[in-house]
Amino acid sequence: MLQPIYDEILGRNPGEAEFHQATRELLDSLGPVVARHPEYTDAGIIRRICEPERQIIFRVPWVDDAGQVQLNRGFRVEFNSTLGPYKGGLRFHPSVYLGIVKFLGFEQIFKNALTGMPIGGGKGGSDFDPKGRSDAEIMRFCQSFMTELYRHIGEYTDVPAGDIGVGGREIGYLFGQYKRITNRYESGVLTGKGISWGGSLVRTEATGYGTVYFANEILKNAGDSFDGKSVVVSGSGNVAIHAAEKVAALGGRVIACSDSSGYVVDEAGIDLDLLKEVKEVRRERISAYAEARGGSARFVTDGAVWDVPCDIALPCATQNELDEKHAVALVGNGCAVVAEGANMPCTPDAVRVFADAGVTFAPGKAANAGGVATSALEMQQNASRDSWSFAHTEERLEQIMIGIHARCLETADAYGAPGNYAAGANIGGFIKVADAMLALGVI
Ligand code: NDP
Ligand code: 2IT
Repeated sequence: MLQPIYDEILGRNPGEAEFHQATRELLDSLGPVVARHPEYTDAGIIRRICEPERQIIFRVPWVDDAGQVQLNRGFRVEFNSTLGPYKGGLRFHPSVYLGIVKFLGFEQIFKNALTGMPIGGGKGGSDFDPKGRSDAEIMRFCQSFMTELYRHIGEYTDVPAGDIGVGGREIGYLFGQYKRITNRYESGVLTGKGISWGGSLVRTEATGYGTVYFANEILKNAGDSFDGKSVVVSGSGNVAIHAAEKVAALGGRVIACSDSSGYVVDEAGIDLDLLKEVKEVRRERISAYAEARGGSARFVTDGAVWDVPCDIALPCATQNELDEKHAVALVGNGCAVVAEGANMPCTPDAVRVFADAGVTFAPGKAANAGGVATSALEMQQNASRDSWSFAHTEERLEQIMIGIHARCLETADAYGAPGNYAAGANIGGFIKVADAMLALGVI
């Protein structure tokens, strides 16, 4: 019954493979929902939810340190504002094109709904490659990007944040330029800000911590814990580093992590201070970690980080980084839980391998929702001109993740898919948005 809707998506959005993948993955869960709720079909909810409310594409010219004019393309897809202002990150990576931004914006709708916070879904970014660029070049790029983007965003309209290639440094330059152009100190227009200029404690850590809180709920549900577990994390950016930090705090041992150049295995457990120094301060490749660590660590370029035997896998790098053969390797090595810190890192074939093998799989739209949820807490603090303690904010984050976990399980149960977190997340997020769309009429 949903095939005609998927065919329509393929026809309307040619060449956008990641967007097709994300919509298909949602539609695959919605069969029991449309059977029980004909009113959604009558109101065209699914067709409307798959069509962005607005898509903005713009030119981003800037001058590099050698005085050469460089040209990039900027995007902001304002996907769905039913529950609140569009909310979602900005990604700066050479692979960015409309199909990636649309897949991310689409995921964001349902993820944001699951948090229970009043935020709609959106995403943006650019094909700009920050690697090897000086601070001055990053600043000029961010200023040019915001010189166009500013007219589309606002604390009640659209609130960007970070994603791959966009962290505290970039949010600073973006906020500075927004403030300058608008002559307004509108803190709530961006999240992920520095603590002294409107940011929230815990936002930096929130996505990684939240993913581990979610995985911890899965383990608790099975009468288990992180204590003594070996864990493999992919990536070594914001999400990966903070996921590793929380795993260690809960008694687990992170034995491998990666970047796009390869991976490191460190059986003694990744030294997080050293990893942060290498990746966040020196901005070097992951091999520099193994060189500095010596003895227990080795840098590997063959195969994938998923070849390292582990109890729990946390993919925290990028979309489609864990495919069928990686899933088979993980299953063969006894991995029991996979929780996605990244957005859509597991391919549909990999997810099927996990399901067949009885591996518990937590999809990104549930497991990595702690980042955007804490962004919503940052918006709350900005709106009330307040700032909360680390402990209070982290407690809110943990409760939100526990709540999302429970909602996934309850919804999966209610729709005949007990224990299926992907079905629970898709259906739970969808129904929340669909009911509100019904109330708001055909818009
Ligand atoms: P960062 O830029 O901080 O780190 C990204 C990491 O992933 C780096 O180690 C990077 O390696 C690796 N990576 C990126 N692209 C590729 C690629 N094509 N192949 C192999 N490795 C790659 O980003 P984040 O940690 O913020 O984001 C990671 C994931 O988490 C993304 O999927 C993002 O959408 C998702 N996410 C992020 C949230 C946040 O709050 N930041 C919230 C929710 C989800 P290299 O440096 O070599 O490129
Ligand atoms: O994918 C994501 O949820 C993010 N990159 C965070 C979005 C946000 O607005 O904090």
